[in-house]
Amino acid sequence: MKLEFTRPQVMGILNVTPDSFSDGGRFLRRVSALEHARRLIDEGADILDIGGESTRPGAEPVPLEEELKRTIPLIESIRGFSDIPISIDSSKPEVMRAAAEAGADLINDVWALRRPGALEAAVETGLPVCLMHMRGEPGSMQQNPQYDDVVSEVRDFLLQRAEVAQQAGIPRSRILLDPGFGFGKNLEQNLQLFRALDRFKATGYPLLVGISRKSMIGGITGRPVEQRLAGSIAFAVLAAQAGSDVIRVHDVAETRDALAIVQAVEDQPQDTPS
Ligand code: 8Y4
Repeated sequence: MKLEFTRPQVMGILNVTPDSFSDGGRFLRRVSALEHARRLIDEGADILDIGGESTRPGAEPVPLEEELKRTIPLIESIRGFSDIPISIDSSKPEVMRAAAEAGADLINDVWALRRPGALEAAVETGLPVCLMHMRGEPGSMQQNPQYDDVVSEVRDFLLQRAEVAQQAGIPRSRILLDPGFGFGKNLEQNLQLFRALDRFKATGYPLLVGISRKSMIGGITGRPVEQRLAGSIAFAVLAAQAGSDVIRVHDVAETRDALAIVQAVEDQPQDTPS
């Protein structure tokens, strides 16, 4: 996929829930994930982000075989009825390769290709990559994160990873950057990063932003995760106004409407030069 966007793209988050005793096992999970995919597409998603491993603090690591079973058949199924761009949310080289083979269009790696073999695998696929900043690892990253200057540190990290990716053979035109909201940052640090989105824009790389339903919204509104739609929309609007290129969200229809308003206000007709 080309990464030159004229308006912010809505990336819909596709949940692939783990098997459990109560959900009827793999078949029902496959059906519900496919229904969810259809719904996100109907609602106007520009990209689907498919991940088989939870990155929430305290979540159990998912073995490779399980992550493959959760994601690859789903990508193949979606490819059977839609050519919507698909992003694979994974840090594992084997999953990146299999997803690319199955028709994925983008690698979304919260580890920014730092896991063993990931850089090489990403290069081999020829796909664009989103490089995200994370301090620490998912299990412990929220335990009192400290920075001298969170904006400079996150920005320097991302520029360094982008250099490493290019040295390895990923063209500059296939790299997106993401400050990684909530990944090893407290509320004040997340807000400092958000206020500095223009500095990330100024790197020249396309910018991906993911805040939907995250705890930074809870930290401001006091709302639990199922009541964070309004907060998520407010952040999506502000992210669009700050020039974000891809906005990763759960609530695609509502976000599309909000961004259509932003677009209409920004579409001031220009004077024709005389
Ligand atoms: C409620 C719902 C509470 C979701 C927390 C969460 C990002 C990402 C995630 C992101 C990119 C999440 C995979 C965390 N966040 N990828 N992935 N950027 N590129 N938590 O911000 O959604 S998962």
